[in-house]
Amino acid sequence: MTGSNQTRHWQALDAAHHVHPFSDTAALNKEGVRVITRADGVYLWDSEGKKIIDGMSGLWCVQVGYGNAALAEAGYEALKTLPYYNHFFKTSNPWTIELAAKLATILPDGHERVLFANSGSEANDSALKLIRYYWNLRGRPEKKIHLSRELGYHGVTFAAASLSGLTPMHPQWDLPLPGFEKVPAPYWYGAKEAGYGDIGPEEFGLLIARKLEEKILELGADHVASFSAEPVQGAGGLIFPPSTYWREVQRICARYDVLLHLDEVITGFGRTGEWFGAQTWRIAPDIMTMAKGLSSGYQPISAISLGSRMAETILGANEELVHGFTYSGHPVACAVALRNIEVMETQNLVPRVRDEIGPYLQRRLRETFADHPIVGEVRGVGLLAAIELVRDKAERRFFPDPGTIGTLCRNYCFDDGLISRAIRDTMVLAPPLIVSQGEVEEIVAKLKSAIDRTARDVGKA
Ligand code: PXG
Repeated sequence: MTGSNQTRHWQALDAAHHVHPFSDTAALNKEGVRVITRADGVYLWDSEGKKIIDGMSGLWCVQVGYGNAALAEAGYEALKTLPYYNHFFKTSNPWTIELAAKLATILPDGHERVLFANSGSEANDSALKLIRYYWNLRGRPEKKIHLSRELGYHGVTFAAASLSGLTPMHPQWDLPLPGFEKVPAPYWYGAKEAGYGDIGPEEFGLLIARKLEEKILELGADHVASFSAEPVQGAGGLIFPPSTYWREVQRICARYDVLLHLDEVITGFGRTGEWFGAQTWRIAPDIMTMAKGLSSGYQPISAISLGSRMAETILGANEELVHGFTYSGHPVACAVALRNIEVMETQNLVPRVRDEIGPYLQRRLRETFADHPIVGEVRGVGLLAAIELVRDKAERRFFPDPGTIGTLCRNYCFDDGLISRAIRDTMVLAPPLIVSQGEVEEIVAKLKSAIDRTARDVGKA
């Protein structure tokens, strides 16, 4: 079959048999899917031979880039040696043990114990169960409500979707479940449009943190189990909290004895220039969840780490922990994750993001877009960046019908061979941590061309 015939064949089979996540599959089938056939470094190729630079590391996860032979070999070795065994029957395996021990060396202080799962959603679901268990063990069974934020994204299982604050995720499934409550996001750029007036970021950070306090008082601290949050809100639009926010949130959680659950699924593994966002923003969580960059997405694996307070109570319970998956700590996934962390260490990827390539990307984006007629703000840390497209820069006013302009721009990026993600009208970048300066230049040039075309379409070029 020639390239185009092969593509049409795969498109037809996909249309006939495959239901896509977060997609209108019927509409997609009319259009035909793009079939990605291989990848190397920061590039993807589709079945038509088109080369695409991946500004998003897949779904924010391919830290070491595509085609890393060391990870492939680690997986192959484990597959040949022990393709599967579990941890239920008083057993363990070398890869799971070594990975758990390795994680303890890079996790925030006090996080010495981990449980494994297979996705970010499972990790968050597990974290909520462990939080409930903790309060039950402490003789506080009435502490049951899980707080989280508007625009937060924590996954799709019943509990993780209930925890998520992106409201379109709820109606199809009659969610959220009872016992999940939301507080506002520290989204300073949108504060004016949301009616907070001309407030500065630091003051806004405190004000939003105190909405958490108000919510706890409204519900009664005796009923609140936990507050779950991403250090930086990812899928909700790359929302970086003002510098005052995290310290105040921690003060509030400590004061009302509310467990702090940090969702590091996007921010973990070097993305912000430290191993974890907890280190970048000086946050001391009681429990943390991670996935994605843990294996650079090469294998499905996630982890939940327990801070000392939760670890002591849960491990001191002297009873069976009635939880675990068939594939918890899968040897192949652990082997790949372990090698992934080793590769990140030998290539110095985390300091590179903090000191070199992160600042380089941030500087180039600001130089390129600061004066652009439809760019309201460039924000970011490390290799996480957002470019907010707006109607009125001075007044921080968004375009009507949020998402329309972003989608237009995203499609222009795609046409030009760049994957960026539009969240409402915010263009997002999260390239692999191995991205070179030359590749950053290519990403910035393609994004500039797409944003210029978008500006022309809205008569603002
Ligand atoms: N927490 C966070 C912070 C995430 O970003 C999850 C949990 C859930 O992980 P799993 O492995 O169950 O998908 C995520 C996932 C997007 C996008 O388009 C983001 C995610 C997943 C899919 C799409 O930005 N993040």
